[in-house]
This record gives sequence, C-alpha cells and structure tokens, in this order.
Amino acid sequence: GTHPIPQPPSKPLIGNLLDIDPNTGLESFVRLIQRYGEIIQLDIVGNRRMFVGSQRLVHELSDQTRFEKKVVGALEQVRHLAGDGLFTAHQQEPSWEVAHRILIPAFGPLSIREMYPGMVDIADQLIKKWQRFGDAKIDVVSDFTKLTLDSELSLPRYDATFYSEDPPPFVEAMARSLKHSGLRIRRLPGTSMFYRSADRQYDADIKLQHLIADEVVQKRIEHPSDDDDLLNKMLKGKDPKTGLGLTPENIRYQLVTFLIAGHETTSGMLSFLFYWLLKTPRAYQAIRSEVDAVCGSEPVKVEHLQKLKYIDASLKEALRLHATAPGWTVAPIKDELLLGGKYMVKQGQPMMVVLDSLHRDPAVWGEDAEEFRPERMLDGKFEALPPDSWKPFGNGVRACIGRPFAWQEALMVVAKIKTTLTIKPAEFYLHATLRKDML
Ligand code: MNH
Repeated sequence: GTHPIPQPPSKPLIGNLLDIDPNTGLESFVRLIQRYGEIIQLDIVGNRRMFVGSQRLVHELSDQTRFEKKVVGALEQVRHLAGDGLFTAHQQEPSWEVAHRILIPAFGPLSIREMYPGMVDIADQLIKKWQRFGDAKIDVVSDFTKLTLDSELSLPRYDATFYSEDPPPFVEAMARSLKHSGLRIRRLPGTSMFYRSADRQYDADIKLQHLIADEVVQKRIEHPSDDDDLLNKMLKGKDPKTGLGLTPENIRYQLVTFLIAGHETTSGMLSFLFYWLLKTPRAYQAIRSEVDAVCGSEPVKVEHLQKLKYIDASLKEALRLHATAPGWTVAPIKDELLLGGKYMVKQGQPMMVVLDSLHRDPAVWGEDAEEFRPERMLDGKFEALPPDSWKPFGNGVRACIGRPFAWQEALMVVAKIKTTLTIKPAEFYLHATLRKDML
C-alpha cells in the first residue's frame, strides 16, 4: 500500500506556518527535508503543499506527460505585476504558448550573439569602476545587480542606470512588490483589513511598473525603428502556429517578467561564484590560467566563450550550491503514484522542487556535496550525471528562456574581470539572502 507523506506536527488554523521562516525563504524547506525525508507535506494556512528534494523524485516530476508547472502561492501573487507573462502564465493559458513560440527565437543563440557588443559595453563600465576603486571596499552584489539590470534594461532600450547610486523607482517598486507578494500568502483568511496600508503601497508599486513599461512600448510604437531588438521582436513577431501577435498589454507583462526573472538570478550567480573563488585558491588560479591561455592579451571575444570550460564548470558549481531561483512548482496532471507506488498524490496537488536540497542529494553528489569543486562538472562528468540532478534553470517547456543570455553574460564578465583585475578577499564583502517571493 501507499505511505503517508511525512508532515511535521501542525497547529490549528496556521498549520505549519511557524515551521517556515519568512526571512530565509527556502532554507526552512531544506532543513525540513533533511529532517523528514525526500518528500514532505506542509499545511500553509489551510493549503496543502508538498516539497521534494531528491534526484529520483525530481526525475519523476520532470516527466511532462505526468506533471505540469503550477502557478500557485507567491508566484500566483506575482501575477498582479507580471500578469500572463511567460514566467507567471498558467500552463493552459493560451497566451503562454503564443508568447513562447514568438520569443524562443529572440533568445536563441544567434540573437544572443548579436547582443554581445552591448553586453561588453556594460561590463566595461563595471571594470572601470572597480579599477578606479583601487584598494577600497567593493559591494560585489550591488555592482553585479546593477550590471545585470543594465543589460536587461538594454533589451528594450530603457536608459542605463549603472552610475545611479539609488535603485531607480521602477526597480524599487519591483523589489517591494515582489516581497509583498510573498508575504500576502501567509495571511489568515478574513484578515485583509489589517493589511490595508501595505496593500495600498502594493497597488501603487504595481501601477508604477505598468506605467513605465507601457511608456516604453508606447514610445516605440510612436517612434518605430527597424532594429531587430527584443522590443521589436515582441511588437512585430507573429506566432507561426496561430498567426497571432502579442498584445501591448502582454508585452508590458513580458517586460516586467524579464526583469523579475532575470536580473537578480544572474547577479546572484556571479556573486556566489566570486565568493567561492576567493575561498578556493585552486579554482581561482585555474580560471586565471584558463583566461590567459584562451584570450591571451586580447579583449574577450564571443568566440572565446565556448573554450572557457573551467569558468563554465565553476558557474555550474556555483548554481549547484546556491540556486538563485530556489525552486519551481509542478502538479500531477492526474492522480499519481510516486516511487513505484510508495506515495499517492492527487491531481493538481502543488509540489515544489527545492533546488538546494536536490543539489545536495548524497546519492548523486556524494559526501563532499557542500564543497565547491568545479572539477565535478568537467571532462564529461556533467553530462554523465544521473538525469535531472542539476536543474537550476527549471524543466521542460517551462524552463528558463533567458539561460543563454545569462550564460553568455556571466562567462564574458568573469573572463573580463580575470583578464584585467586581481581580486583579493579583503576587498570583498557580500550579503546574500534567499529570495522570499517564490513560495
Ligand atoms: Mn530564468 C524561468 C532560473 C536568468 C527569464 N528561470 C526560469 C525558471 C528558473 C529560472 C528555475 C523556471 C521557473 C518555474 O518553472 O517556475 N533564470 C534562472 C536562473 C537565471 C535566470 C538561475 C540566471 C542565472 N531568466 C534569466 C534571464 C531571463 C530569464 C536573464 C531574461 C532575460 N526565466 C525567464 C523567463 C522564464 C524563466 C521569461 C519563464 C519561461 C516560461 O515559463 O516560459
């Protein structure tokens, strides 16, 4: 027969709410999975949620004939800002498929390659800033976040923001509304009157983001250009299957979506990589020798990137240890048995893949899973991993569309920093908090 899915003791009304620390996000689930097993269930103010953290279970959940992405919890709240944009669209919502087919080529290898010169310009500004800083303390996370934000804003040609000290109002509004989206799901039913002022701020923040995104779209409609940039691809692209284009409202949601999904995930990956490089002299040296061998004294060119195998492995290893998008949620398309009948899960039951657990599964990663060791991703070892062991970019048709963009930018930035600068641990300071907005 089937087994009950382990659940920590729960309380009336709030269920397991107290088991979840809202300040450390998915860390609570990593801890609970360690304690109760590879699949657990929690009651979050009346909603039953499951969390999964082993390779063999994630492998099952990655079967798209049995499971599909489920937009629930904080992600469902994020729809207030990102609407039916790619990231927050329901699997069955027709606009997801249309936008997916129109936008896939815009993030294909050719398009990404064309973005290279623009990415280099933005990275040059970071290098110059760091050169000028000399021995002063550098806020790595903040600078990487400005870098990735700028490169994403450059997609639809917003104005660059690298030198502005405070985050632009758009970014501030986005960060605040994402955080609030995560907090809203912790409320008990019937208590919304206690949250009126926070909700008013939420509404204002969302309005501002939509206003600015709509302005970007409107400006391009009024001043058309022949460029083949992302904004024009969105405005002019037609879905080959239905012949439909994207509506201006949907384009607004896609613009907000790319910023939500892209900039902190990529800057987090870069920040964690540098954190580990400074703690791991062997890897630091290996990267330095590699860029010297591949680029010599030339500026880093797009042709160099595929030869930067050790940097590639180091980025993979950094994302393994710290998945900067900490998980994603699927649900069974019909009632399902897991692990050959051990567990039963009902149709539509949300199940979250907890990446920081998956990426430490001892059955895959062994005893030294907590160590930063890029060698485990080198020389065919990455390809030889059991299927679905490493999934920081999600799964199947709902996997990250921005992966080639993020990867090209990260490889280039690391190589560029390593060809021009020497970095010492004393200059590095880092604060990293897990995202709270993806419950
Ligand atoms: Mn990204 C989906 C991780 C960079 C745009 N991204 C996802 C998912 C993960 C993810 C995980 C799947 C989420 C889910 O199933 O609910 N993304 C990353 C990481 C990085 C990243 C770890 C960087 C490192 N993402 C980017 C960048 C962009 C972007 C850069 C845009 C320029 N991501 C997206 C979009 C989706 C997505 C859009 C939703 C795709 C879809 O469902 O069709």
